[in-house]
Amino acid sequence: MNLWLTENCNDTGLTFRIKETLFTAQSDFQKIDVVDTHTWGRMLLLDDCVMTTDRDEFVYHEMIAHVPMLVHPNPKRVLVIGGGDGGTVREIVRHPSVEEVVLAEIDGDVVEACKVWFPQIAGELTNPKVTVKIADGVAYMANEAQNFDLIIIDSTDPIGPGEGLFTETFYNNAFKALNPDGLMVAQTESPFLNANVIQKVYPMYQRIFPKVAMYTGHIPTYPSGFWTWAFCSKQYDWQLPEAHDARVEAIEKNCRYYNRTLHNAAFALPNFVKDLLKTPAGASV
Ligand code: SPD
Repeated sequence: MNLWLTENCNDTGLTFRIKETLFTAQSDFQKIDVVDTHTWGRMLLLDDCVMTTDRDEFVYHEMIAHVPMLVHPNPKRVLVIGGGDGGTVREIVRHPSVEEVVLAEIDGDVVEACKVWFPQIAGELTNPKVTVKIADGVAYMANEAQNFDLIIIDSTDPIGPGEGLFTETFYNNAFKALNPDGLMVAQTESPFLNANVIQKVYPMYQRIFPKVAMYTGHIPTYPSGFWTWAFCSKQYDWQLPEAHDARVEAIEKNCRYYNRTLHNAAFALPNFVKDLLKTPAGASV
C-alpha cells in the first residue's frame, strides 16, 4: 500500500507514509486520529495536526518538563494544561520531589484514546500522584488553579480548542495560580512557520513575568522541525544552579534528549529568532 498523510501548516506540507489508520473519532472538540506510520511508529493527530509520535515524542516531553522541573529547587505541585496524551505527566513524576500533578485536559476522548494506543506515553496517567480533570483549561485556570510551583501549557496549536491557551487573560491567571517562586512553561510553535504566534505571545509573557526566555529543540514530526518553548519565571533564572547537580544527574541519565549541556544550549537562540522576539506582532523580519 502506498498511503500518505500530509499535515498542512501555513502553506507548507509535512508528509508521512502510513501503514494503516488504527483509530478515528470525532469528539465534542476535534477530530482524533491514530495512525501507524512507516518511519515514526504510531502517530496521534488532532484536527489533522501531528501531536505526538512513538519515535520522537521524547524530545518534546523531556524538554517541556525537565527544563523547568530542574530549575525549580523543590517542585511539589505541578499543573499541566492540555497534554492529554500523558507524555508530560510521565516525565514530571520521575522527579521525587513531586507530590501532586493535576492534568486539566478539555477532551476526555483524547485521554482514553492515548491510554489504548500509546500505553508507553500515557502510562503514568494512573499514577496515584496524578489527578486527571477533564476540564476546559481556560476555565480551570481562572476559577480553580492555585498554589502551583510549576504550570506547563502543553497545548495544541492556537486554533480550535487550543486558542484560549494563547491569550493574555489566561497567562495572567496562570501567574496568579503560581506560588511566589513559581514557573510557567508553554509550547510556542515554530519560528519558521508560526512567527506571528511568537511575536504575539512573548510580549504578553514579558508584561506579566519578571523573567522570560525562549528555548528550542528539534522535533522532526512538527512543521519545520524546529520548535520553541517559553520559560516564564517569577524569581528563578533558567540556568541550572550547582546545588541541583545531583537531581540533574539522576534525571539526565535516563533521558534520550535532555542533559545538562543541552539545557544550556537550548537557550542559545539564532539571530533570526532573537530578531523575532524584538519585533512586535504584525511587523515582518
Ligand atoms: N503542532 C503541534 C503542536 C503540539 C504541541 N503539543 C503536543 C502535545 C504533546 N503532549
